[in-house]
Amino acid sequence: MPSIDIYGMPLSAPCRIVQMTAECLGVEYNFKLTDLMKGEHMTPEFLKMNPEHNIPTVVDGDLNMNESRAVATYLVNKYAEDDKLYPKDATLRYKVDKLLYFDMGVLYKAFGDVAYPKMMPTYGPPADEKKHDRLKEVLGWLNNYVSGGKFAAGTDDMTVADIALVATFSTIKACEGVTDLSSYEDIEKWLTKCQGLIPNYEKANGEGATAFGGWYKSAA
Ligand SMILES: N[C@@H](CCC(=O)N[C@@H](CS)C(=O)NCC(=O)O)C(=O)O
Repeated sequence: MPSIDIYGMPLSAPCRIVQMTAECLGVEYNFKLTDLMKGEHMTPEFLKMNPEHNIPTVVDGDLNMNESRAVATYLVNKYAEDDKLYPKDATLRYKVDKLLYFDMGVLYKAFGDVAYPKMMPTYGPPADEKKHDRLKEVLGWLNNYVSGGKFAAGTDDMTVADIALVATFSTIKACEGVTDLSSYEDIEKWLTKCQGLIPNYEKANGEGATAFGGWYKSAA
């Protein structure tokens, strides 16, 4: 069975994207805890692996990688028995890729803009009404994408786009009070469905999301 090293922290949603993808593929991973608070990502050894000094940093043989979503699609391309998690069909692949960018640049961004100023005062001033409204708007789009029991890209099977969005949405949900989630019923149903499809969900994502939520709530 293939085995990779994941340098990261369970708190980190991007790290959990790679963990969940590896779980879905049956790829073994050695989780190498890299404590950002202790500066373990700034050592000469770590910077040699990843000069961008972010986590996850993933090592597969002699290939050092970062950017979680690119790592997830690499793992599927390399190790999956079929293309369900990352369809080869051009239209479906566009839809999955689009959602991977949406997850990073739109959903996580909108969430971070609201949550991070509370968690890390150096991040910037508290979120204003516009930022809160933006997060609601973006969650509304996600709710539509997964409405009617669909996976996010409209595929019959779960894809890496769902996995990335699960990492982000479960993190938002764990940060109770960051926004009102009561009107996004389709997201809740989709989340439950995906949780049931990801092996070792709690270890790969649930525990880390809960820990992140604990950090948010202690700061809020
Ligand atoms: N877009 C990147 C984001 C990675 C990222 O920002 N990781 C954070 C932790 S969640 C980090 O390592 N921050 C420390 C740093 O950048 O020095 C990904 O998806 O992998």
